[in-house]
Amino acid sequence: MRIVVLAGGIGGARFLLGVRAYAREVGAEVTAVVNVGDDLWLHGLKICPDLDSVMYTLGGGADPERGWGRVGESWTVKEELAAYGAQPTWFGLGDKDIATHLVRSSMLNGGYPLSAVTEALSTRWEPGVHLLPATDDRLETHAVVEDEQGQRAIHFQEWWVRYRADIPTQRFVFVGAETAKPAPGVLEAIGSADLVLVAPSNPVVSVAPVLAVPGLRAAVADSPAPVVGVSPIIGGAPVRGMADRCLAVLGVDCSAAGVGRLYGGRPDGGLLDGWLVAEEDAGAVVPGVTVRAVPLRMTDEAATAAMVRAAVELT
Ligand code: GDP
Ligand code: FO1
Ligand code: CA
Repeated sequence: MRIVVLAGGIGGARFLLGVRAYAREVGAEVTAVVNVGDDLWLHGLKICPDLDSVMYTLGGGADPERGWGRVGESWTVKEELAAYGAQPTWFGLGDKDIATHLVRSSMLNGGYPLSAVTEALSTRWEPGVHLLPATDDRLETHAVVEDEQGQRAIHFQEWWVRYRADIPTQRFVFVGAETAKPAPGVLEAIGSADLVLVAPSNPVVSVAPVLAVPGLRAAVADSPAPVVGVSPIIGGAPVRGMADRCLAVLGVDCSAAGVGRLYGGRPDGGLLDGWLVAEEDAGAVVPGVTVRAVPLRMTDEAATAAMVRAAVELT
């Protein structure tokens, strides 16, 4: 059995822990297609927050409380950069994390594509799933915002980390998406999958930028495999993060049904055959989609593997 998972950062990473546990039980192979829209160059370093969240989480090196970066982190370089007045000061890189960015940036500057770099970094972390960036090309999520400085587009990290999403926002743009190509292996993995899962990741700034890579949405929509999504919204609120504010920008109801309808049912040209919602959201209706209510809190690997089993059973 081959399983493909569309994933963002922490929600995607925790879900993949359960997918990997399920896959080990049944002898399945897992490919994660991960968002790169959060990525940025800073201080000469390429940072890939979602790929790193997945890699560190599956490799046992993630900080569980912070939800990003390395456990047991120190911040000497950050303090030294601040002493130089190096900008931006609102985005902090940990010392251990910087080693990842140094290796990645050297390889990228040496001409290796991000997919090859991710494979190289994964030899250390042994995530147990094939980690693929959605694209090797530049694709950055920007927010179009308006305040006293006027209307402008800012990088997703500035929108989230600097402004904490607390700034009037018109829309999100995936800069570079039009000319991006799926990374090697992405279309092949989707085309040969027995099951495609949409992780309970942020639909607006994690899953949408993955689907914005030309050919990727069509590959999922046309896949012979069933496509099952998992709601990141439980009882009308995200479990953590900024999905409520992102959905508001799109004018989409912050609910399990709202996100399910945003993805849409395959009979109506959307993505989903099945949609898992939390027990609190039983009764949610998504036209053209089989909806099932199960426990959706990823408290541990076993609970998350049970979610994956429910997704398989839905198909
Ligand atoms: P990010 O890139 O680090 O923001 O992470 P993702 O986009 O992959 O995931 C963020 C989403 O994960 C948020 O919208 C959360 O609501 C969702 N999430 C986090 N923990 C859980 C959980 O235990 N269950 C469910 N269903 N969703 C969760
Ligand atoms: N989030 C913060 O709130 N503040 C930070 O200084 C910060 C630094 C950072 C460095 C590397 C990395 O991989 C992630 C980092 N994050 C930080 C998390 C990141 O902004 C977002 O949570 C994700 O991009 C959302 O997917
Ligand atoms: Ca993300």
